[in-house]
Amino acid sequence: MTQRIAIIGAGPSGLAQLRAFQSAADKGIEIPEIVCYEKQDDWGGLWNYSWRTGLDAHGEPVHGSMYRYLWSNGPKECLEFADYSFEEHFGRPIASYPPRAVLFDYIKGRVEKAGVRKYIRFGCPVRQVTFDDASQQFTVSVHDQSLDLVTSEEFDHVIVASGHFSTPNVPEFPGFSSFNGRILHAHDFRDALEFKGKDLLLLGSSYSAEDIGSQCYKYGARSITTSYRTAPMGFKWPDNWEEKPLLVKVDRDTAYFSDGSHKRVDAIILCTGYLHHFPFLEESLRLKTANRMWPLGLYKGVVWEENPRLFYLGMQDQWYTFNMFDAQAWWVRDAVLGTQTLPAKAAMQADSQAWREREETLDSDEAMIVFQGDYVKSLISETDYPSFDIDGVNRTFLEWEHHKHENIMTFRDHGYRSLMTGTQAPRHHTPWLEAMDDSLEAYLAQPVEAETPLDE
Ligand code: FAD
Ligand code: NA7
Repeated sequence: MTQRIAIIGAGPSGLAQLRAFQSAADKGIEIPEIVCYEKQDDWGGLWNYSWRTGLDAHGEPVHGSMYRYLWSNGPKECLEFADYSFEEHFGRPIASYPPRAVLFDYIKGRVEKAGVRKYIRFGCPVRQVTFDDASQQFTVSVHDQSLDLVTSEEFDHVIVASGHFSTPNVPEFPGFSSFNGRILHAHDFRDALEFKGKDLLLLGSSYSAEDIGSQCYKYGARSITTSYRTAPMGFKWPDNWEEKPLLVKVDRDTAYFSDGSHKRVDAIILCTGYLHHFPFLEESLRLKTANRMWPLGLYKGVVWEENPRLFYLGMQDQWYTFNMFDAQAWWVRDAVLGTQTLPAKAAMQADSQAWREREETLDSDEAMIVFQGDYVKSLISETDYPSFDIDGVNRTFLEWEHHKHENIMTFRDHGYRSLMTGTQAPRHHTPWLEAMDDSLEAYLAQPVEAETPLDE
């Protein structure tokens, strides 16, 4: 009997899974019956921008955490699909840090070419997943919002690709309830222009604090203060940006920090990260982890060791993104097809533990990048995903780090060489700090004569 598999989510990870199966089918391999449930009305996951915050039109938590004017925070050369280059998609080389709409277009291009939209049921949040030991089947309950109907179906395998940057981690500090301005989490940040002329406090010292602060600086905030719990970001910030240690309390419009200093602020943005949140999974299936490089419980980073019929994609903290999701999806496909054999639980756990022990020794960005590169290599070596120069990607990540430390406001003006095609990215027509229009049309409206390499 044909196996049935459910994929939860049609973001980059879920789409990688669909593409992986389609690529096997193209080679004449019989693939299972696939149903991909997506709660939004379109594919692309976080890259499918929503202006909404809070609840969506159906009362579901809004998945989107992306904001207007978001440009890739790393070089596109580090996330490029090995089976579908940027050059193939756009018909010419493009610059290295595309805005969201351009990356969304690229993600869509591959899956449109693969013809996998037919597998996806849109507007269908998964409500519950349970597993029956006797039948070895999952029951997946889904709310079809167009029919307003909850129905259940049975599957041999479930692949969780629902992302982990959507449910905000929202700490509280003394005085928040009587603060005079707006307090929001990065998840609800949409438009930097809202904060033009304002004094802003951002809590956190990771990507969201760095990038939302940079957006607000670019679009005219009066001042930016970032507050860290563990360590400052340490970039050379513009004059109106300062880093403070942890917030202690706020009193009406003033924030007080642990070094005794204070600052009057108009708004507070909590860039305090996200929770791995799977309210639809029964307890025995639920991954519990902080945002880290090697969550435990997942053999090869994807197989749920407690029940190897269940898989997770994209649950690691991410340096590598799209091509890592591909590597995972190709490996999971082969595990489902039975060409990848799984060892006994104890052996799976021992393997994961070895990765975790190495993860715990990582003491620099470089070490983390190499670690994740090694993980991607190990997966790819066991599948037919096109191999690519992962050491080269690691080197590009390091160049990117270097450019950020050189100047955090101009790193996006650099270009890198594609590890897939060998082509050097052209210089973008406008420096990032002056490029206010983040549309695909504005980004691609590039006079041919301006396409001179920047970094050669
Ligand atoms: P997601 O993109 O989150 O997709 C998950 C999908 O699952 C969504 O479509 C969602 O609607 C669906 N879903 C969730 N729950 C259910 C349910 N119960 N039922 C049905 N469907 C469900 N990465 C980069 O490479 N470069 C960047 O510049 C970059 N910038 C980022 C900026 C922000 C603000 C954030 C939050 C992340 C950024 N990322 C970036 C990382 C991002 O995690 C990945 O690029 C990518 O989107 C992860 O893909 P995913 O499919 O795993 O998850
Ligand atoms: P991250 O990378 O998980 O970082 C979360 C940050 O929030 C990190 O600096 C934490 O500090 C900080 N944090 C968490 N809890 C607190 C409390 N209670 N008080 C102060 N600071 C806190 O999330 P991001 O949103 O920045 O990035 C997620 C993705 O979005 C990323 O992949 C990007 O591509 C976009 P810590 O260092 O742990 O002390």
